[in-house]
Amino acid sequence: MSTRWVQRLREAIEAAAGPQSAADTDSAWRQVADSDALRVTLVGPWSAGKSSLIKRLLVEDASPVPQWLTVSASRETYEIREARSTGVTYVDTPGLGSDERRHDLLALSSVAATDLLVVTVTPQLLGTDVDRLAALVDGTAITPYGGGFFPAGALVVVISKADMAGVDPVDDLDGFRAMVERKRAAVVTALQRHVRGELPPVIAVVADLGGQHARNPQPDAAAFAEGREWDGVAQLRAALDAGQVPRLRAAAQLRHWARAGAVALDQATAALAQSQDQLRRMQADRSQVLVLEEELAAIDASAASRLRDDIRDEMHNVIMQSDVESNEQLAEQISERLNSCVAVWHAESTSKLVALARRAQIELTPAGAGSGSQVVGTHVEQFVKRVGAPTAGRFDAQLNEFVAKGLLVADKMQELRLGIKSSDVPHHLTEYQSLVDRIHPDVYARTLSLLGIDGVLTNPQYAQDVASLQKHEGVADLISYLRKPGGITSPAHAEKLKNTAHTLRIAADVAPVLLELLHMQQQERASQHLRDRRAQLQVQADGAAARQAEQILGDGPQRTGWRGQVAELRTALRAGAADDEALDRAAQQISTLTAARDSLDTVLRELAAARSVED
Ligand SMILES: Nc1nc2c(ncn2[C@@H]2O[C@H](COP(=O)(O)OP(=O)(O)OP(=O)(O)O)[C@@H](O)[C@H]2O)c(=O)[nH]1
Ligand SMILES: [Mg+2]
Repeated sequence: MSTRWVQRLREAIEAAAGPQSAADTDSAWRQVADSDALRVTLVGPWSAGKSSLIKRLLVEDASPVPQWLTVSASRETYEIREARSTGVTYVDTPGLGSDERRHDLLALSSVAATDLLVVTVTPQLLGTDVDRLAALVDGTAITPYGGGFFPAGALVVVISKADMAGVDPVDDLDGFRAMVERKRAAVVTALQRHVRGELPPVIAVVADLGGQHARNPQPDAAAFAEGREWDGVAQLRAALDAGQVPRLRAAAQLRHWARAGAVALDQATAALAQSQDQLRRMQADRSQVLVLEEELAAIDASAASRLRDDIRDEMHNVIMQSDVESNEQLAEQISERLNSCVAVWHAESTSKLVALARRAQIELTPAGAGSGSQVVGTHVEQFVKRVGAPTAGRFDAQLNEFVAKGLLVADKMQELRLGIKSSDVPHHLTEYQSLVDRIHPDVYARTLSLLGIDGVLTNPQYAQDVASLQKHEGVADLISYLRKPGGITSPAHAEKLKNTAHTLRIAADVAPVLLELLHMQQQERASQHLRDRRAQLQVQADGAAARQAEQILGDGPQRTGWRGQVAELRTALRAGAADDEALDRAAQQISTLTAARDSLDTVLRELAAARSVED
């Protein structure tokens, strides 16, 4: 039965604390198991008389007392030492309850791998003594869940230095016995309060009455003859002799492995907590990196679009404000404005990158903004070259020329139609009208009808009629006027001129307005041309701006460009945190460790619940 438990414990320890832990437990056990002698270990508070008791037992066994086994009123034993006797190995341990916890642990480590444990308590029966004793009896000193690790005969309680309990056995033996009995009963009662079931034997012992042989390294057995009747040593001797080594050894082996199991459980629990802590840190780091990566992507995207917008806006501004007919001026102004706008963009965007890097505790060396000629790159240069030669001036000149020619032609046409320069018409009409006014109205009607005949003044057929009319006043003057070249030639001609003069008067009034309109139209056409050209330039600028922004954002020869820096920072961010695979691995390790820890825990719990652990 106990071998099966040992096997389960070994496997559980191996899984939870590693094969080395199981191997160490095994080899520690071998050292105990190799000896056939009954291993008797004494534990108890310091100066309880443990060493004195071993010394007494050795003397009783007629075995030599080893040199190291010394006794003193102050703290004396600091390490675990073995003293061999016939068929028995006594194990002395440092006193418990010392200031040095290391000594306590050392002493307790020896309680597991022993066939028989003698626990000494002082006659004062201190609370800590009882607690420690109870923990050994119920097994909670071995594992957190306890268990019956000390079968009958494996544990003996000794009330040491019983002669110090209050009654001197030499003076009052009965009183001493009664006192000892009360002490024993008190121990039993105290233990019963803590543990159920069978209790270990409680023996009151006086190993060295009054400590008189403390300084004698090798006392004679006869020296203790006086107290043999009542000093409890024979009783203790009998309790030790009752133990059968194989049975006690099997229990010791199980106790040893159970104790190792408890230590491994503590280690696994601590390791698990540490791993979980580490995983939490890894996850926190990881999510922090994800957040920073997202921020980086946002900074990158907004920097890129801002650069494109800034370049485009600057180009648009220059196109709207400068003389777009001069390529040199356009190029110069665009280059100047872009240099400063890209420099501002670079400084602001880079400072965001640096701030992000600082938050991630990454050292980022920001790249320089580059010189002006580098900033305004090939795309803007190409844009300026492509916008071509100006055309508006030529167009305006052509239009002016056309208008001037048109006006001249119109004037000539008028002259041809009327036979008189339009500017002379009013003068001729005035002259004609004054001649007509001098003719008598009766004569005028006949004169008008005669003069209305086509070619009347030159045709000899009408010479008579003309001569007779010329007798009347004013008619001869009118006829001689009509015969003069370059003037009005007939009443019909005069009538026509009158109509024309009316039109000309209107034209004279309207002309300035028309000219103004013409001028305005001319200007409108020119500014329309400018608008068209600017609009066309802006469309071209949009493409150039986008390409230019791309060029500036691009990696550059040493990955020093914006994109290079972003990539460098992203790599550094990722390098600082575990990736998904590492997180999975860590989580997997935790679940394996949890399973191992839990199954070790289960073995220890089942061990505590088992009715019997003996074969
Ligand atoms: N009166 C009396 N004194 C004893 C008895 N046994 C031991 N002493 C004295 O008690 C003191 C402590 O004895 P040790 O044997 O050194 O005690 P210990 O438990 O080994 O002490 P540490 O090794 O320091 O833990 C010494 O002065 C002993 O002489 C006893 O039976 N009766
Ligand atoms: Mg000692």
